[in-house]
Amino acid sequence: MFRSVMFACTLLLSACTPGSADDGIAVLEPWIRETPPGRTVAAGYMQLRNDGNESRVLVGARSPEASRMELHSMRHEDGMMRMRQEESIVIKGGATVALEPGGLHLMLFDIETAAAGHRVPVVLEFEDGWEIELSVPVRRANGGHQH
Ligand SMILES: [Cu+2]
Repeated sequence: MFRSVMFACTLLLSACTPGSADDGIAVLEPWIRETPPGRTVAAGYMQLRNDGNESRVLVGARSPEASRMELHSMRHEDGMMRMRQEESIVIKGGATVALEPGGLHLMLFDIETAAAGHRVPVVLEFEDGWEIELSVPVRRANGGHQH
């Protein structure tokens, strides 16, 4: 009895997760916050869903339309929100990490155009030279102006 139940579960698992050892990262709802005229620094957000079993580590990003990009986080310090640069962002197997206003985000410096409707080409750089190419839409934020 026990054995046949185990067998059924194994079949179900393998049917539901083909090639699950290395399915990589799904990027959900990427967007870049529209910047006011004259401002050349923009923040980018998205959700990174790890469909594999192994941790993936985001170590950087780049865009042909920005001089450089950094990984940032926000935290409360002495009643103020402060931004700091992060070396990397770890996405554990099966986990989703949200880059969102008030939290983790991508920072784009000297961005050429961050007007709503424009799409910015972005490459996410992961450990071991693994990369994801994106075309990230610029959107107007729903109120607020923090990163
Ligand atoms: Cu920032």
